[in-house]
Amino acid sequence: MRLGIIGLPQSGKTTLFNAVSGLEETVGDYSQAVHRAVIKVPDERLDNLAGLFEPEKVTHAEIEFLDAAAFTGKGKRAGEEPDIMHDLRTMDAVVIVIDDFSVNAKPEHDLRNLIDEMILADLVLVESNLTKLERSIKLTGKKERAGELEVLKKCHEALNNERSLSVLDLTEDEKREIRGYSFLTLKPQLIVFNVAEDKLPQRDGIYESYKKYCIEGFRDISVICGKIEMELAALEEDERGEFLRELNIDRLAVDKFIQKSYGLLGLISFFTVLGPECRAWTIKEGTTAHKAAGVVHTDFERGFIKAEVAAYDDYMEHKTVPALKAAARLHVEGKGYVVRDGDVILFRFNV
Ligand SMILES: Nc1nc2c(ncn2[C@@H]2O[C@H](COP(=O)(O)OP(=O)(O)OP(=O)(O)O)[C@@H](O)[C@H]2O)c(=O)[nH]1
Ligand SMILES: [Mg+2]
Repeated sequence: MRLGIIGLPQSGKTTLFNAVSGLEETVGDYSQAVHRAVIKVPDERLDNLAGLFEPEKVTHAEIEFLDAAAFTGKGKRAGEEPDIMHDLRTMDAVVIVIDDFSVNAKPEHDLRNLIDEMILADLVLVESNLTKLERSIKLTGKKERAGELEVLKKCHEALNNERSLSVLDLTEDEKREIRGYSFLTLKPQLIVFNVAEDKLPQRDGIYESYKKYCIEGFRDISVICGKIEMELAALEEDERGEFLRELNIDRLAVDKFIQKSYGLLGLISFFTVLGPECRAWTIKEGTTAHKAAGVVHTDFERGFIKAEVAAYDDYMEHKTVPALKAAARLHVEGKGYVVRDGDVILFRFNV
């Protein structure tokens, strides 16, 4: 999974990037430097399973973060897409960081501006392709791309009316027609309202006031104080625990925020615990045991016999395979079983 962090200059993008990555890139220097990092997805369940098995190795799922250059409303040249847009188009989702901490913060205004910029970038892309495509269909008489043209026209109308493509409710077929364009306003969005330290006690109320921006299945919001999270991320684990208690927070806000991105992208985790490694794997919701086996190893998919599955909670309660069996909590499933979030799976295969 790849997430692109975007925002206006000095909104706290690098601060948030440091908070999720534990890195210590310079903040506040107006450099608009671009950073990348692959981070381990925090997952208490994997840690607890590892506590049970004491494996040699614990492997978390991974997410790549891009700390992109700021949106400034200026392309390199008129009609030319800034590099940042190319980068962003390869991302699975965008994280929009909004300055809600500075004295003159205008969070809602800034959010509108950023969304408008993404709409504009998509509009430019549609316009430059619409005429080309029309001409090509006319010249060659080939009708294969007529479907694509229809969807592009629909997109053009929405974008021209300053609406994101996500509101179009495109069908899966329509989305397939335009997949190659990687439109920004079709990517799921996570909005981070970056609030000041002294606002943290009010964060639930602040969250409520921004909840109107949530769009089921497309956009979610988080209220985070990036600066504190960054400082906490730089601490050793036991020290961090102390501070969390002092600040009266149960978990890092960025951990919750990463979990949200999973939900938004329709992703779930399952675990394998056999042998020297406990490991978390990421799959799309609705994936079958057969396909999930292939994520672990192609041989598992090719030679799939069965999957022995127990839910995470049952594992934590019964702790061993014999105990799970005795309690009838270990299920033997076939290829068609739809994997659930938190399943602990042992694949039986034969190649
Ligand atoms: N008080 C407060 N200041 C913050 C917070 N987050 C960021 N800042 C400050 O805002 C300034 C900009 O932060 P950066 O993380 O560098 O912002 P940026 O969006 O990466 O900036 P550019 O890359 O230059 O566009 C720094 O001085 C940060 O210390 C926050 O939660 N609270
Ligand atoms: Mg920065």
